[in-house]
Amino acid sequence: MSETAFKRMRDLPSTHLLGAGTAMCAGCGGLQALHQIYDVLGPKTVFVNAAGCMTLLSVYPFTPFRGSWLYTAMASAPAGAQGVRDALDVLRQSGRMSAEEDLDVVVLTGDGAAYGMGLSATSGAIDRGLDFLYLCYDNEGYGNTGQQYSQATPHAARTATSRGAQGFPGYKKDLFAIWAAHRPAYAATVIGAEPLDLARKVEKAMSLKGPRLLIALAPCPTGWDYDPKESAALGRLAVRTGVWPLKEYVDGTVTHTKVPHPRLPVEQYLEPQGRFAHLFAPARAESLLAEIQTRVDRYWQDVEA
Ligand SMILES: Cc1ncc(C[n+]2csc(CCOP(=O)(O)OP(=O)(O)O)c2C)c(N)n1
Ligand code: SF4
Ligand SMILES: [Mg+2]
Repeated sequence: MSETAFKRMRDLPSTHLLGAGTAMCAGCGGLQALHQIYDVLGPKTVFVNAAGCMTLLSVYPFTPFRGSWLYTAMASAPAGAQGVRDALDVLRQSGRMSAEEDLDVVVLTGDGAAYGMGLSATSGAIDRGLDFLYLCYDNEGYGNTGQQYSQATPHAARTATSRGAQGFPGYKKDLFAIWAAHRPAYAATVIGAEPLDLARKVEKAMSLKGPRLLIALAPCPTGWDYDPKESAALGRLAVRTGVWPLKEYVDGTVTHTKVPHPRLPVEQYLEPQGRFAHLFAPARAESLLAEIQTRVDRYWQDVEA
């Protein structure tokens, strides 16, 4: 991008991401959620990014954001966020930065870092009461390196490292519950396909201080193997089948912000995705399908009990 083009884009009045997506896959659900979140967050943000797909948004020295961007190793984004927050606090306390000029520190990370490699650094940052927003776009695998399994991969999904007849043998870790156990200022699940629910939660998170989590399920046409134009529809199905519960944690209480009623069969969410094709052909994997449905049913029975 030329300097002139960059200056023209920088001076646009909207907070919308600038030309983002050129290096990303069509239909990227993570990018959809990030667009919406950034529209609410606005430009007074510093992004601290753990290595992953979103790292491709930044082509040094440019990013599509109006605020700043710091790149870190996969496990280190919360430590980077601590350094940035501390630096901003020093500027504030020494009178070199006014309250109006202060910035929100936002970790931007994939699930591989959030559920796995970066969890220890995250736990420490929450314990220290770090004032930051932690945004995880969860595409349920290591997307940037070819969709190897992560600790967010759902049971039975095929990944680059889970190629057997039954797919991934493990179960998705509950990152929301892990955060809630730390008693943060705020934690919520969101999805780009439910933009009003998402926008309300970003506003809520911005109104609070301390560690705040947003996990966005990120439909990923490349890693999940479906037609990119179906991303929003698939996101809505994740919510309507009960596979992705929309909820928030505030003051020790978890509230579901959208209870799907009636709940659609999980098959409607699984079948359009190539990563679950082995559950439907050459023969239906009845016991695996029943197990997945039963787990979802149990979750909602506990919610409704
Ligand atoms: C310590 C370390 N191991 C491996 C890598 C290589 N690597 C870069 S991105 C990535 C995948 C990250 O997965 P996730 O956090 O889910 O983000 P996504 O790629 O799905 O956006 C990996 C393994 C790395 N950068 N650092
Ligand atoms: S691999 Fe998935 S998460 Fe990564 S850019 Fe492509 S669609 Fe988005
Ligand atoms: Mg990922």
